[in-house]
Amino acid sequence: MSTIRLTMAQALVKYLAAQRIELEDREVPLFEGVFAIFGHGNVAGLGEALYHAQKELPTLRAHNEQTMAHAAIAFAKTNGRRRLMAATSSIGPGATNMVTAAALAHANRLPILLLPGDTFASREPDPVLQQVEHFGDPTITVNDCFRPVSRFFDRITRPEQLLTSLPQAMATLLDPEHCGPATLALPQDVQTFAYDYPEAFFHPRVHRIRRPQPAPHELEVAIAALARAERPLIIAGGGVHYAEACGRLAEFARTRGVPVAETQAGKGALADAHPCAMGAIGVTGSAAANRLAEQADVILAVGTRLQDFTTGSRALFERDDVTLVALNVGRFDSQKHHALPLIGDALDGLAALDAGLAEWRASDAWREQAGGLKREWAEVVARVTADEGRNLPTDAQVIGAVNRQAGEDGIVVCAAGGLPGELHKLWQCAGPGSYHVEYGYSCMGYEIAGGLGVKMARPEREVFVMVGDGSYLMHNSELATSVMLGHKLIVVVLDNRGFGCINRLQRATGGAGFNNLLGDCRTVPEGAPKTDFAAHARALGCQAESVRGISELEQALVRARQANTTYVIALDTDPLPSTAEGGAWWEVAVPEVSKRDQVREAYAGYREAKRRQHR
Ligand SMILES: Cc1ncc(C[n+]2csc(CCOP(=O)(O)OP(=O)(O)O)c2C)c(N)n1
Ligand SMILES: [Mg+2]
Repeated sequence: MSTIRLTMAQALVKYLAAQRIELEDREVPLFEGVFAIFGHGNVAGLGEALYHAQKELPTLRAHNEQTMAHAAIAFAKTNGRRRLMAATSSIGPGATNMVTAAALAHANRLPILLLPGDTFASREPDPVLQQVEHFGDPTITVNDCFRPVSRFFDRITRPEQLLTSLPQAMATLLDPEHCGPATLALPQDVQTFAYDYPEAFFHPRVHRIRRPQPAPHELEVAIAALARAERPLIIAGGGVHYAEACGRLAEFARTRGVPVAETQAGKGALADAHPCAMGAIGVTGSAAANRLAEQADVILAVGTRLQDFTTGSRALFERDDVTLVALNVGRFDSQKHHALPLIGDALDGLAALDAGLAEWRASDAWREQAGGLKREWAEVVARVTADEGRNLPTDAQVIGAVNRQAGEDGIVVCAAGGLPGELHKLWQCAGPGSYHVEYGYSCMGYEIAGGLGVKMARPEREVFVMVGDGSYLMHNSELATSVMLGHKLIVVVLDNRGFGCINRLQRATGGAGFNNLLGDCRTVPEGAPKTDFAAHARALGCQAESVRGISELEQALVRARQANTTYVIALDTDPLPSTAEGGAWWEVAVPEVSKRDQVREAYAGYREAKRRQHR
């Protein structure tokens, strides 16, 4: 057996560079590159190895470990989980900065290879700088924090462990069911140890994403359930996109007259112009989709985790007389809510259902009702997103302006605050791949970094990041990375002076406005300062301007499109309104006793609402 003598870090890099993936039409490297922030925990070992591999596996410097990992995750999501990135940090704070990103990837079932440095396996110099010593267990380091938020975790304490661990990490990253973060903690001394690795370990390896086929008996049961349906509804989740099943779903819905509602991750599966597209479902859903959900007799949930925002905290559609069929690549998701499981790939699963359903169609009455509801909802969207000439526009009106400017080729990116809900309800999608909202973890500060990852994956398209003042202030430093790398973003900052959506939630649960809007916070007597977001963005190298109202915003968006570097537009918005139309109940626990009348009233409403909840 011929071998090659490499350090563990060199072997890791060589292996990653040799991984390839077969896409529809071509074969490409699996890894786009490695985001890296070095420290003593990875600069000498992994840093040296990456230096020599810059052509095959480019290293990208970012500004914050959490947000560089967000960018890597967004890159993978935009590529339908078929192309990936790794992220490496030093030990200690650099590593724990990535824990939130790991959780985000875990919740959203998105792949990222995390390579945090770790303290010395030898323990000879302990305690080293940034080591958190565990008194009772010297095997524990802060990297153990990755365990509950990784789908695969290993600590490489001997160089030869890579031989067994790396293939497992790859298999996890590319598994349609178990897809999520894989973490390899890399003790800094072990990164530098040499070993005679078999050459064959580094031969190019071409991966393909597996498409598990539905079991015949589950298929039979699902077909029988659908064939009985008169009022069917499809809920499309992120799995539809990852299985590249959007086209097949559109065809299935059209030929059988089945209305389709979309989750946050599923949004865009159907273009809004598709006659069966009912828009968003659930807490932030359209009135059309939610009315149909209330009346459907059979619901086919495809590629969705059925989280509370989709099910209206289990009060929207789970009546006793509804049959839920869950077509899902994962056993875990297919068992939820007492569904009839149909475990398998969404693309092939839909084809198999189609083949078994003969002439079955939804009833005429149901299709007409869906068409009417769709038209009514389109009127609502047009009304609430229209410019009213307000100095302080609503989020919905800003969405209207950005949506008009984004046109067919724009991609909108968002994650937290009031915007995701409004976008889910109101954003009109030209088709798959135009809507990127991270709502599995809804992590403030994902927006700008996520936009960077989206742009890296789709450099030919215009990426519109919509971000609240709160999220912007939490994480904005990857703006500088976007300028540095030449990945242009258009960022619209909606400054409503605080955490608008949590203030609204606080009031809706009977609370007094407190500690959310800046005006309700403990501040110096003169009040909290007004942040000049445009000046801040300019300081990071972006082009930027502040505008007032929607028509100024639209003009600024035209200038932003023409710019060739990241362009930030800040505008003041009204923190109070959100779109009342559509939507569904969401369970947020209200205090059982309180000195406030409003809380007691909210509690009574809460108890009442909970009675509709299916247990
Ligand atoms: C990291 C993180 N911390 C806290 C929250 C809870 N949270 C959700 S939205 C929000 C406020 C967001 O403020 P902003 O970005 O200004 O958007 P707005 O609510 O004003 O639309 C908070 C604190 C979160 N989602 N993520
Ligand atoms: Mg805000």
